[in-house]
Amino acid sequence: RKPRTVLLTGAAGGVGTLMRKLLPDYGYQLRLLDLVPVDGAPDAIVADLADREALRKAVRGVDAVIHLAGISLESTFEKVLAANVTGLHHLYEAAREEGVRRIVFASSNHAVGFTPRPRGDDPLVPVETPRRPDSFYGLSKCFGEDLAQLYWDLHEVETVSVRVGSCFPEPTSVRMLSMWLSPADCARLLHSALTAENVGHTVVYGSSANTRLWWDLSSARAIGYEPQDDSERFAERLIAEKGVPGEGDPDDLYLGGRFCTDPPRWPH
Ligand code: NAI
Ligand code: 15L
Repeated sequence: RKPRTVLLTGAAGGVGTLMRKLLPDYGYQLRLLDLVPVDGAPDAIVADLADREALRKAVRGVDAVIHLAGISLESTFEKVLAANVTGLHHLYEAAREEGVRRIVFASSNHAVGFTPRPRGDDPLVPVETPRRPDSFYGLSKCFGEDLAQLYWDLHEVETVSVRVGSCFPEPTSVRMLSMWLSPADCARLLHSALTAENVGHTVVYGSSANTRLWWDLSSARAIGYEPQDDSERFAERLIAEKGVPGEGDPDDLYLGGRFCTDPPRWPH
Protein backbone atom coordinates (compact mmCIF):
# COMPACT_ATOMS: atom_id res chain seq x y z
CA ARG A 1 0.00 0.00 0.00
CA LYS A 2 1.67 3.16 -1.13
CA PRO A 3 -0.19 6.44 -1.45
CA ARG A 4 0.87 8.46 -4.45
CA THR A 5 -1.15 11.67 -4.31
CA VAL A 6 -0.98 13.43 -0.97
CA LEU A 7 -2.64 16.64 0.20
CA LEU A 8 -0.15 18.66 2.27
CA THR A 9 -1.96 21.27 4.36
CA GLY A 10 0.01 24.09 5.94
CA ALA A 11 2.31 24.01 2.93
CA ALA A 12 3.35 27.67 3.35
CA GLY A 13 4.52 27.13 6.95
CA GLY A 14 7.93 26.21 8.31
CA VAL A 15 7.53 22.44 8.23
CA GLY A 16 5.41 22.56 5.06
CA THR A 17 8.11 24.46 3.22
CA LEU A 18 10.74 21.91 4.27
CA MET A 19 8.51 18.92 3.45
CA ARG A 20 7.39 20.05 0.04
CA LYS A 21 11.05 20.03 -0.97
CA LEU A 22 11.84 16.61 0.53
CA LEU A 23 8.73 14.47 0.04
CA PRO A 24 8.70 14.38 -3.79
CA ASP A 25 11.94 12.32 -3.56
CA TYR A 26 9.83 9.56 -1.99
CA GLY A 27 7.66 9.49 -5.10
CA TYR A 28 4.72 11.50 -3.81
CA GLN A 29 2.75 13.88 -5.92
CA LEU A 30 1.80 16.70 -3.58
CA ARG A 31 -1.29 18.85 -3.66
CA LEU A 32 -0.66 21.91 -1.50
CA LEU A 33 -3.08 23.91 0.66
CA ASP A 34 -2.67 26.86 2.97
CA LEU A 35 -4.52 29.91 4.22
CA VAL A 36 -1.93 32.05 2.45
CA PRO A 37 -0.37 31.65 -1.00
CA VAL A 38 2.52 29.20 -1.14
CA ASP A 39 5.74 30.74 -2.46
CA GLY A 40 6.70 29.34 -5.85
CA ALA A 41 3.56 27.18 -6.07
CA PRO A 42 0.88 29.03 -8.02
CA ASP A 43 -1.29 25.87 -8.14
CA ALA A 44 -1.52 25.61 -4.37
CA ILE A 45 -5.04 25.80 -2.98
CA VAL A 46 -5.56 28.90 -0.88
CA ALA A 47 -8.29 28.04 1.62
CA ASP A 48 -9.23 28.38 5.27
CA LEU A 49 -9.91 25.27 7.35
CA ALA A 50 -13.21 27.02 8.11
CA ASP A 51 -14.31 26.40 4.50
CA ARG A 52 -15.82 22.90 4.43
CA GLU A 53 -16.57 22.94 0.71
CA ALA A 54 -13.02 23.94 -0.18
CA LEU A 55 -11.65 21.15 2.01
CA ARG A 56 -13.93 18.59 0.46
CA LYS A 57 -12.72 19.61 -2.98
CA ALA A 58 -9.10 19.64 -1.80
CA VAL A 59 -9.16 16.04 -0.55
CA ARG A 60 -11.11 14.68 -3.53
CA GLY A 61 -9.02 12.07 -5.31
CA VAL A 62 -5.99 12.09 -2.98
CA ASP A 63 -4.72 8.88 -1.38
CA ALA A 64 -3.75 10.51 1.93
CA VAL A 65 -3.43 13.80 3.80
CA ILE A 66 -0.53 15.21 5.77
CA HIS A 67 -2.20 17.77 8.01
CA LEU A 68 0.14 20.51 9.17
CA ALA A 69 -2.17 23.52 8.88
CA GLY A 70 -3.36 25.35 11.96
CA ILE A 71 -2.26 27.47 14.87
CA SER A 72 1.23 26.26 15.77
CA LEU A 73 1.94 28.24 18.95
CA GLU A 74 -0.06 29.37 21.95
CA SER A 75 -2.80 31.82 20.99
CA THR A 76 -6.23 32.89 22.14
CA PHE A 77 -8.71 30.14 22.90
CA GLU A 78 -10.97 31.37 20.09
CA LYS A 79 -8.25 31.19 17.43
CA VAL A 80 -7.09 27.76 18.57
CA LEU A 81 -10.68 26.55 18.63
CA ALA A 82 -11.43 27.75 15.09
CA ALA A 83 -8.37 26.31 13.34
CA ASN A 84 -7.29 23.33 15.45
CA VAL A 85 -10.63 22.04 16.68
CA THR A 86 -13.39 23.08 14.26
CA GLY A 87 -10.97 23.17 11.30
CA LEU A 88 -9.67 19.71 12.13
CA HIS A 89 -13.21 18.38 12.32
CA HIS A 90 -13.88 19.83 8.87
CA LEU A 91 -10.81 18.09 7.49
CA TYR A 92 -11.80 14.69 8.92
CA GLU A 93 -15.35 15.10 7.65
CA ALA A 94 -14.03 15.93 4.20
CA ALA A 95 -11.79 12.82 4.30
CA ARG A 96 -14.67 10.62 5.42
CA GLU A 97 -17.03 11.97 2.80
CA GLU A 98 -14.48 11.60 0.00
CA GLY A 99 -13.20 8.18 1.07
CA VAL A 100 -9.67 9.24 2.02
CA ARG A 101 -8.44 6.56 4.41
CA ARG A 102 -5.11 7.82 5.75
CA ILE A 103 -4.25 11.02 7.57
CA VAL A 104 -0.96 11.98 9.16
CA PHE A 105 -1.75 14.50 11.88
CA ALA A 106 0.89 16.89 13.21
CA SER A 107 0.32 16.65 16.95
CA SER A 108 2.89 18.18 19.28
CA ASN A 109 5.09 17.65 22.31
CA HIS A 110 2.85 20.31 23.91
CA ALA A 111 0.06 17.70 24.23
CA VAL A 112 2.25 16.23 26.98
CA GLY A 113 4.13 19.45 27.72
CA PHE A 114 3.74 19.43 31.51
CA THR A 115 5.31 15.96 31.75
CA PRO A 116 8.56 16.20 33.73
CA ARG A 117 11.55 15.40 31.58
CA PRO A 118 13.41 12.22 32.58
CA ARG A 119 16.59 12.54 34.64
CA GLY A 120 19.39 10.12 35.37
CA ASP A 121 18.14 6.55 35.14
CA ASP A 122 14.48 7.52 34.61
CA PRO A 123 12.92 5.67 31.69
CA LEU A 124 12.22 7.62 28.52
CA VAL A 125 8.68 9.03 28.43
CA PRO A 126 6.39 6.45 26.81
CA VAL A 127 3.77 7.35 24.26
CA GLU A 128 1.09 6.13 26.71
CA THR A 129 2.02 8.75 29.31
CA PRO A 130 -1.08 10.66 30.50
CA ARG A 131 -1.57 13.75 28.43
CA ARG A 132 -0.64 16.99 30.18
CA PRO A 133 -1.14 19.87 27.76
CA ASP A 134 0.79 23.03 28.58
CA SER A 135 -1.37 25.52 26.65
CA PHE A 136 -4.66 25.86 24.78
CA TYR A 137 -2.52 24.97 21.77
CA GLY A 138 -1.38 21.71 23.42
CA LEU A 139 -4.96 21.02 24.48
CA SER A 140 -6.09 21.30 20.87
CA LYS A 141 -3.52 18.64 19.92
CA CYS A 142 -4.99 16.33 22.61
CA PHE A 143 -8.39 16.93 21.00
CA GLY A 144 -6.90 16.17 17.59
CA GLU A 145 -5.53 12.83 18.76
CA ASP A 146 -8.93 11.90 20.21
CA LEU A 147 -10.73 12.99 17.05
CA ALA A 148 -8.36 10.79 15.07
CA GLN A 149 -9.17 7.83 17.33
CA LEU A 150 -12.90 8.48 16.91
CA TYR A 151 -12.66 8.58 13.12
CA TRP A 152 -10.77 5.29 13.16
CA ASP A 153 -13.25 3.60 15.48
CA LEU A 154 -16.35 4.98 13.78
CA HIS A 155 -15.36 5.47 10.17
CA GLU A 156 -12.16 3.48 9.47
CA VAL A 157 -10.19 6.59 8.64
CA GLU A 158 -6.65 5.73 9.78
CA THR A 159 -4.31 8.26 11.39
CA VAL A 160 -0.76 8.43 12.58
CA SER A 161 -0.59 11.27 15.13
CA VAL A 162 2.99 12.51 15.22
CA ARG A 163 3.85 14.39 18.41
CA VAL A 164 6.46 16.53 16.76
CA GLY A 165 9.32 17.71 18.96
CA SER A 166 11.09 20.65 17.31
CA CYS A 167 11.32 20.46 13.53
CA PHE A 168 13.62 23.17 12.26
CA PRO A 169 16.74 23.10 10.08
CA GLU A 170 18.83 23.20 13.28
CA PRO A 171 18.07 23.12 17.03
CA THR A 172 18.14 26.65 18.47
CA SER A 173 18.05 25.98 22.22
CA VAL A 174 19.54 23.47 24.63
CA ARG A 175 16.07 21.96 25.18
CA MET A 176 15.83 21.36 21.45
CA LEU A 177 18.88 19.08 21.64
CA SER A 178 16.41 16.62 23.19
CA MET A 179 13.43 17.50 21.00
CA TRP A 180 14.98 18.05 17.58
CA LEU A 181 13.46 16.40 14.52
CA SER A 182 15.73 17.08 11.57
CA PRO A 183 13.91 17.91 8.34
CA ALA A 184 15.32 14.77 6.70
CA ASP A 185 14.12 12.60 9.60
CA CYS A 186 10.75 14.35 9.48
CA ALA A 187 10.39 13.32 5.83
CA ARG A 188 11.42 9.74 6.78
CA LEU A 189 8.83 9.67 9.55
CA LEU A 190 6.04 11.07 7.37
CA HIS A 191 6.89 8.50 4.71
CA SER A 192 6.63 5.70 7.30
CA ALA A 193 3.36 7.16 8.57
CA LEU A 194 1.94 7.18 5.04
CA THR A 195 3.02 3.67 4.10
CA ALA A 196 2.84 1.51 7.25
CA GLU A 197 0.05 -1.08 7.15
CA ASN A 198 -2.80 -1.29 9.65
CA VAL A 199 -2.00 1.72 11.79
CA GLY A 200 -5.59 2.25 13.00
CA HIS A 201 -4.83 5.25 15.14
CA THR A 202 -1.19 5.21 16.21
CA VAL A 203 0.55 7.89 18.27
CA VAL A 204 4.28 8.36 17.79
CA TYR A 205 6.88 10.82 19.00
CA GLY A 206 8.70 12.73 16.30
CA SER A 207 12.38 13.29 17.01
CA SER A 208 15.71 12.38 15.53
CA ALA A 209 17.92 9.78 17.25
CA ASN A 210 19.20 12.44 19.64
CA THR A 211 21.77 11.50 22.27
CA ARG A 212 19.77 13.60 24.77
CA LEU A 213 16.37 12.20 23.80
CA TRP A 214 13.65 12.47 26.48
CA TRP A 215 10.98 10.27 24.93
CA ASP A 216 10.62 6.78 23.60
CA LEU A 217 10.65 6.37 19.83
CA SER A 218 9.59 2.71 19.84
CA SER A 219 6.09 3.27 18.42
CA ALA A 220 7.65 5.37 15.63
CA ARG A 221 10.19 2.62 14.94
CA ALA A 222 7.33 0.09 14.91
CA ILE A 223 5.84 1.82 11.86
CA GLY A 224 9.19 1.62 10.07
CA TYR A 225 10.86 4.91 11.07
CA GLU A 226 14.64 4.73 11.27
CA PRO A 227 16.01 8.12 12.29
CA GLN A 228 19.41 8.99 10.90
CA ASP A 229 20.25 12.29 12.61
CA ASP A 230 21.43 13.27 16.09
CA SER A 231 21.40 16.84 17.42
CA GLU A 232 24.56 16.17 19.42
CA ARG A 233 26.72 17.79 16.77
CA PHE A 234 25.14 21.14 17.73
CA ALA A 235 25.51 20.61 21.50
CA GLU A 236 28.88 22.20 22.19
CA ARG A 237 28.07 25.38 20.27
CA LEU A 238 24.54 25.75 21.69
CA ILE A 239 25.67 25.17 25.27
CA ALA A 240 28.50 27.68 24.83
CA GLU A 241 26.10 30.24 23.35
CA LYS A 242 23.07 29.78 25.61
CA GLY A 243 24.32 28.00 28.75
CA VAL A 244 22.63 24.92 30.23
CA PRO A 245 19.15 25.87 31.60
CA GLY A 246 19.46 26.32 35.37
CA GLU A 247 17.53 24.64 38.17
CA GLY A 248 13.87 25.67 38.02
CA ASP A 249 14.07 26.73 34.37
CA PRO A 250 11.00 25.28 32.61
CA ASP A 251 13.24 24.33 29.68
CA ASP A 252 14.95 21.94 32.09
CA LEU A 253 11.85 20.80 34.01
CA TYR A 254 9.22 19.90 31.44
CA LEU A 255 8.98 18.38 27.98
CA GLY A 256 7.11 21.50 26.84
CA GLY A 257 9.73 23.88 28.23
CA ARG A 258 8.74 27.53 28.26
CA PHE A 259 5.24 26.88 26.93
CA CYS A 260 4.54 25.85 30.54
CA THR A 261 5.26 29.29 31.92
CA ASP A 262 5.83 31.97 29.32
CA PRO A 263 3.43 34.61 27.95
CA PRO A 264 0.85 34.83 26.56
CA ARG A 265 -0.39 34.46 30.11
CA TRP A 266 -3.80 33.60 31.44
CA PRO A 267 -6.57 34.47 31.06
CA HIS A 268 -6.76 35.30 27.37
P1 NAI B 1 3.59 27.23 10.87
O1 NAI B 1 2.81 28.14 11.74
O2 NAI B 1 4.87 27.71 10.29
O3 NAI B 1 2.66 26.71 9.69
C1 NAI B 1 1.29 26.48 9.84
C2 NAI B 1 0.61 26.83 8.53
O4 NAI B 1 -0.79 26.62 8.69
C3 NAI B 1 0.81 28.30 8.12
O5 NAI B 1 1.37 28.39 6.83
C4 NAI B 1 -0.58 28.89 8.19
O6 NAI B 1 -0.84 29.85 7.18
C5 NAI B 1 -1.46 27.65 8.02
N1 NAI B 1 -2.76 27.85 8.65
C6 NAI B 1 -3.02 28.38 9.86
N2 NAI B 1 -4.34 28.48 10.06
C7 NAI B 1 -4.93 27.99 8.94
C8 NAI B 1 -6.28 27.84 8.54
N3 NAI B 1 -7.30 28.23 9.32
N4 NAI B 1 -6.53 27.31 7.33
C9 NAI B 1 -5.51 26.93 6.52
N5 NAI B 1 -4.22 27.05 6.84
C10 NAI B 1 -3.94 27.58 8.04
O7 NAI B 1 3.82 25.90 11.73
P2 NAI B 1 4.92 24.75 11.50
O8 NAI B 1 6.04 25.00 12.44
O9 NAI B 1 5.19 24.58 10.07
O10 NAI B 1 4.12 23.50 12.07
C11 NAI B 1 3.32 22.70 11.21
C12 NAI B 1 2.43 21.80 12.07
O11 NAI B 1 3.25 20.99 12.89
C13 NAI B 1 1.50 22.58 13.00
O12 NAI B 1 0.28 21.87 13.08
C14 NAI B 1 2.22 22.54 14.33
O13 NAI B 1 1.30 22.61 15.40
C15 NAI B 1 2.91 21.19 14.26
N6 NAI B 1 4.13 21.16 15.05
C16 NAI B 1 5.25 21.81 14.63
C17 NAI B 1 6.41 21.76 15.37
C18 NAI B 1 7.69 22.37 14.89
O14 NAI B 1 8.71 22.11 15.51
N7 NAI B 1 7.72 23.14 13.82
C19 NAI B 1 6.45 21.05 16.66
C20 NAI B 1 5.20 20.41 17.01
C21 NAI B 1 4.10 20.46 16.22
C1 15L C 1 5.55 23.30 18.66
O1 15L C 1 4.52 22.64 18.81
C2 15L C 1 5.56 24.51 17.81
O2 15L C 1 4.69 24.41 16.70
C3 15L C 1 6.97 24.85 17.31
O3 15L C 1 6.97 26.17 16.76
C4 15L C 1 7.99 24.76 18.44
O4 15L C 1 7.69 25.70 19.42
C5 15L C 1 7.95 23.35 19.03
O5 15L C 1 6.63 22.98 19.41
C6 15L C 1 8.85 23.20 20.25
O6 15L C 1 8.37 22.83 21.31
O7 15L C 1 10.06 23.43 20.11
